[in-house]
Amino acid sequence: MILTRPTAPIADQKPGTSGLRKKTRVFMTPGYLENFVQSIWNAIGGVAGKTLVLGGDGRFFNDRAAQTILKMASASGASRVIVGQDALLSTPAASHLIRSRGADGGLILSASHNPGGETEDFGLKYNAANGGPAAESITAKIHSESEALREYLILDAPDCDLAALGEQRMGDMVIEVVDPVADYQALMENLFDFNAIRDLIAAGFQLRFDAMHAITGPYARAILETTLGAAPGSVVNAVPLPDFGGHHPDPNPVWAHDLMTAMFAPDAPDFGAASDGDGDRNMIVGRGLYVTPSDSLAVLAANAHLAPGYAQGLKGVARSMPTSAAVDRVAAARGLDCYATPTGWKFFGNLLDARRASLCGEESAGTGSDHVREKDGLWAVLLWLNILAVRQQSVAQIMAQHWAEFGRNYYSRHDYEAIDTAAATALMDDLRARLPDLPGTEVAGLRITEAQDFAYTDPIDRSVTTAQGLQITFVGGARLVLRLSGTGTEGATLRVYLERFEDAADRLALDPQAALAPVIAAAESLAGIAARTGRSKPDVIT
Ligand code: G16
Repeated sequence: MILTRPTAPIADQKPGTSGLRKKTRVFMTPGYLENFVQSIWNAIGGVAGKTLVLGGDGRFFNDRAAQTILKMASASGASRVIVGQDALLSTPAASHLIRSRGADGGLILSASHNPGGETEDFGLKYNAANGGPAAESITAKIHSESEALREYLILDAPDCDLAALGEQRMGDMVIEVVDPVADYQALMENLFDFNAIRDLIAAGFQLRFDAMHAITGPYARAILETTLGAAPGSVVNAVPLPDFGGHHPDPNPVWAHDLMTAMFAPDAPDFGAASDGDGDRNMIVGRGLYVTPSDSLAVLAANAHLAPGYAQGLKGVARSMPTSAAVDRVAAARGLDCYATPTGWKFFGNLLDARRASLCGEESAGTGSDHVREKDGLWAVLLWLNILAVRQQSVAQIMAQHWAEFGRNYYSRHDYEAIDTAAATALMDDLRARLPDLPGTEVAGLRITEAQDFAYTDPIDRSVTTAQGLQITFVGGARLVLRLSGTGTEGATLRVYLERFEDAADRLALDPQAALAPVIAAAESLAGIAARTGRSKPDVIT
């Protein structure tokens, strides 16, 4: 029986950088999830007769939320929902399923790299028929629908069995439960030379993949161990847990410190990698060498043609604005178009669909290509392995050659987490107001060339997105960006992005924090971070 339940708008159901993220207990409040899901249905013109994909990263409440969404999809007339077994799907696997099955869209249950558990974070995002995160116009519509909501529809029915593969019915709707790994693995086998990677591993190459007790465990075990022959146990923390073992499933040197320790030990494996809660982020580590996401993007751009799926060359590259200009240097040398977009994978969608770019990346540990419409953690790992197998060099050798050829963009991000929202907003507002006066002035010994509040006009649909971060550039190619995170759930997080270019042959192997010291000093001097946030140092340095 279909129930029509009266409801009232719930404040602040505004999707952020990537869907709606809130404390799990907020999402568990009766009616909260239901209101948001009904707002999605209303914003996309309903789901009657449509096919949807559904899955999530397995965090606490994933299973309950999936049952509610299925009952709401059935009540509103959806014809089919394709669900990953046990309601599990990595974000890139969900994107692939939407595309390969011709679905009308999909819902992904995840707060990505944010911690999980009853007292931590939960999230939900809607992806469109191209497999990518909903565009700003749709997320804005979802928000406005949520502000006017009066009722939602839900089927009064027992839960369905999401452990059983195959088809079942819920009301008139078909629920098709699929293996979450199979289709994704087939796609990877199409893109990469699995035989070359298998040979590399058989010849003694050792790897360690840290799944951080999140969604990529089953994917990495199937692909890296079972198919490519990595030794059993090469994938660590492989069992997804509702609270990710109590850790942040965020692949960076701080939260993946066990991997860093292993990779800097005397008996380190040749290659280390990690992925995040929902499998779209990646971290790459060589023996004794951490590769920044910005550098990784540049190396992948320079070498992608070594993998069969990219042998024809790239159509263009794109990076988020705060990402370093390392990839720009590769693009310039190879004659590729290069785009700088606002933070958030959704901004790459139009460029990928229009074939203007086929490789994209972000400083926030995301890299991907036109094979799906999301960033893809395991894909990046496999592309690196394919490149290593062809070049027969270590990660350190590849990086050294890359910097010798293109120069090095020293890069770091300093995060001040869960700071007072009013203080963070005031810091940004005050600096924004001073931007017009900054060019030509000198700060901490660096002369400012440009200062702007980044705005973006999408080259395909001409939509304009403003206020995407304060960008200050200095003579010689150094740069400072300040931006407030759009994915946090507690207070505000200030991100300070620091960059400096170096091409002197004897200055390519400096400590990044030392190389960036003048830019760090300029940030403090311009924004007064310590005084305004009350923090003497960043919480996280990546
Ligand atoms: C999400 C988006 C990314 C974006 C990141 C930035 O990542 O999907 O495209 O770069 O947020 O986060 P913030 O606004 O906190 O800087 P994820 O992996 O959390 O989905």
